[in-house]
Amino acid sequence: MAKLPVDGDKIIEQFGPHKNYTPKEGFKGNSDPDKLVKTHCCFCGMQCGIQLKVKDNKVIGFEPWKEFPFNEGRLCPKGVQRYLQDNHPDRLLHPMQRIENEGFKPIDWEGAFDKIISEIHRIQGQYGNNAFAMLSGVSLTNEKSYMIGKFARVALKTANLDYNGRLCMVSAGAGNKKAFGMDRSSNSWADLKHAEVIMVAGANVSETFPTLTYRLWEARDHGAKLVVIDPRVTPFARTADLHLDLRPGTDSALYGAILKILFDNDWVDHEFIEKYTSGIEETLSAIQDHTLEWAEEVTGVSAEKIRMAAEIWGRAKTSFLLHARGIEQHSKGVDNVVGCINLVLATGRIGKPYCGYGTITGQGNGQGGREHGHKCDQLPGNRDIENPEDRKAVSEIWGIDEKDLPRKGYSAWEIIEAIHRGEIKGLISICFNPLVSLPNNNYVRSALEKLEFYVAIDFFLSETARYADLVLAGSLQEEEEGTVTTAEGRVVRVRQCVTPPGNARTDTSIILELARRLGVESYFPYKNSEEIFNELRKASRNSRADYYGITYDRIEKEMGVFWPCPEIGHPGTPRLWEDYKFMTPDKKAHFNPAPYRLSSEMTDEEYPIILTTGRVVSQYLSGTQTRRIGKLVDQYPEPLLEIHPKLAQKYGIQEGDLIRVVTRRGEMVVPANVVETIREDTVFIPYHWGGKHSVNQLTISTLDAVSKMPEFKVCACKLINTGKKLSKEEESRAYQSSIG
Ligand SMILES: Nc1nc2c(c(=O)[nH]1)N[C@H]1C(S)=C(S)[C@@H](COP(=O)(O)OP(=O)(O)OC[C@H]3O[C@@H](n4cnc5c(=O)[nH]c(N)nc54)[C@H](O)[C@@H]3O)O[C@H]1N2
Ligand SMILES: Nc1nc2c(c(=O)[nH]1)N[C@H]1C(S)=C(S)[C@@H](COP(=O)(O)OP(=O)(O)OC[C@H]3O[C@@H](n4cnc5c(=O)[nH]c(N)nc54)[C@H](O)[C@@H]3O)O[C@H]1N2
Ligand code: SF4
Ligand SMILES: [Mo]
Repeated sequence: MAKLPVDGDKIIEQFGPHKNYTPKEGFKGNSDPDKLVKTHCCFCGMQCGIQLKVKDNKVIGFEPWKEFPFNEGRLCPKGVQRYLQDNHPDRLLHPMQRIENEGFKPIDWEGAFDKIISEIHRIQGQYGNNAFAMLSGVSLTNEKSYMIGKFARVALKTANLDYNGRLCMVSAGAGNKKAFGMDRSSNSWADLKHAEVIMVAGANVSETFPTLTYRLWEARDHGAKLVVIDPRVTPFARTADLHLDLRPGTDSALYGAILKILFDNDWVDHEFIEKYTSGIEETLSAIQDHTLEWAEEVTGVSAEKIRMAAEIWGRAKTSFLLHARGIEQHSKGVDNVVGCINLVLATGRIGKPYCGYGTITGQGNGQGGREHGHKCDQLPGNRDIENPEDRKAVSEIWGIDEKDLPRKGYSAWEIIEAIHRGEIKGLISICFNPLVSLPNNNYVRSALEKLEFYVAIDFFLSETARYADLVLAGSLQEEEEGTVTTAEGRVVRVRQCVTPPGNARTDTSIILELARRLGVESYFPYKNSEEIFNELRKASRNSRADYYGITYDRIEKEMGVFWPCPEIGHPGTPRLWEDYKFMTPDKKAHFNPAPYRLSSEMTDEEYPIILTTGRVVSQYLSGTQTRRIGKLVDQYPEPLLEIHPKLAQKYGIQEGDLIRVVTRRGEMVVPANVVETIREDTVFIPYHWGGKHSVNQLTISTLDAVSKMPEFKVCACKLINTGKKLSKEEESRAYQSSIG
């Protein structure tokens, strides 16, 4: 029988109305704190340093942490509000059990653990070990990521573990590995300062990595030229020297054409290519037809602008290329990434001061979390779960027989498909809200309804958790010790400032207790996070992500250490590849052919407009955290449809009109925001909301064949003007429902 979600009204009855929380007097963060704790923001991959103010075991405010080298005290709108989660009235204070047709009721931990263990045994006994899957997330620390990887393989004994970075970092990771054999941005941000050119592709930096914008503008103040590649005139693009407003899904055509121009004009470093790279011939022959005129036609960017971009890039002596999800979340995301890297390699501008390349890591621990083994195909130290040597090395550390180590399992989207097929019957999720964040979420919803047993670990009741049988009250970042790795590759310490409120528990203690009850306690003997980290160090030794020389002490003293750091005495590696010895088998950097291919769904007569999706500055990911904070909600309470005035005129659309946006997967009604900062053939909707406000009702689930990342950035839609506007009452309801 299909399981129904616990609906918002039932939750409100039981726990009182949700609040878009704005603290009242007495809680303004200006009372005398008991202590100030130096830690990091829980949100994006910048991992800005922050000091949290603590009084009576509560986080009551924050102060800048001036000395932390990357952000030097600067914070963005989310960073200055994040402390409000700790005492939020919506915090889960007990484990919750679903009572069908009634809603969630608190249950004691003993009862919750008993139920989980008996369901794991029942499902695995009946259908096999792989019928119980796990989904994890990279807002979690390195220690938790590592421990969850081990928990799934050693305690649950399942192959089917994957993580939310599958939606975020995997295309970049796969591209980096193909080109360099290692997956890390090449330099610390300090090297941006004197780069002559910085090219930023598919990254809305001023909204998504606001504190990095300062670093980019600092470079501009030193004379750097900024080139931005984005279908929208983002706030950052407005300050660029050149903006290429390409049609979504056409990046590889652009990079191919630029590469060709670089060679045609001899703006390349022959010596570097000859000595330190391979694959240039195949790469060039794959793009022989990528002429300027052809690229203008495909990308919609004028030939003149493409030539200018090539010339600015080609003639510079130092340069940086940065990209984010705008080029990665495509069925050809890996091609786009290697297409960018080809431009860097052609000019040999890597491994030198002020020369570098990087993917801008998204989630808080998007870097460390993609290295330490909670991906379906990976073991700690970015090792390959199908590689015999990697399997042996990790089995030895874990004290298990290599034969008992599961093999490669399903990726996040494939897990949803396997639930539909009836192959996976049970699920445990931590730090992931797939009902909002996966594409085509009507399909995801029907998968959740099919699960025989589902347990979610979260500190708020997310949209997905409403489909759970049990919800375990877990911990916020500031409730446990640990480390995270920033977008630069710098391993830093996050600190426990307070203990979890009420009856909530730390994520680590929940996983360890489950391991104990599954009879594998001896494999999980950790007394604290540092012991987990020390095991991670060993498991990563001599790997593609070597943390062996990094200790808690060193991180503290040195304000973070850059991996690779193979020995205790090693200084860490802020700038990679200075010796031009890459991590590939032939030690060379690899050019990879990346000719243009069509996106999986192109526009046609019925669906004539391109839909692309992404973020706004005040909301974070699936919104579970930021849709509960009053000031952030005020800034952007509900999704809007960004549409160009010319396209709007074609449909008679005016600002605020309610537009029905329809794709082959679903539809939603969303108010129009008529702006000149977007292409005329494209509309944009941010994705931070659930239910009828979720743009992932519309998106397509085609995956990149290599990375298994979904194509969030392009699909085809049509627009229907309903001719209505939101009434005042509806506007206020929309605002209320932003958290419901
Ligand atoms: N405020 C805020 N900040 C965040 C987050 C958040 O949710 N909110 N999330 C964090 C995380 S996990 C991530 S992954 C990052 C994401 O950071 P970004 O990648 O910067 O964010 P997005 O909005 O997803 O997409 C970036 C840009 O890609 C453009 N784009 C769309 N299609 C294409 C295309 O085909 N080609 C090119 N070149 N560009 C295209 C969009 O117009 C958009 O401006 O942000 C991190 N920071
Ligand atoms: N259409 C569209 N969809 C997208 C994207 C897009 O650009 N467009 N971007 C994709 C990207 S890049 C990403 S990263 C994903 C993100 O997608 P998700 O990972 O699903 O988003 P989050 O909001 O981070 O969900 C994490 C959940 O974990 C909880 N949580 C956070 N920290 C912790 C913790 O420390 N412990 C525990 N126990 N729980 C925690 C939060 O409360 C939240 O409910 O979305 C993807 N979806
Ligand atoms: S830029 Fe990222 S890490 Fe820094 S304060 Fe903002 S959300 Fe937090
Ligand atoms: Mo992300």
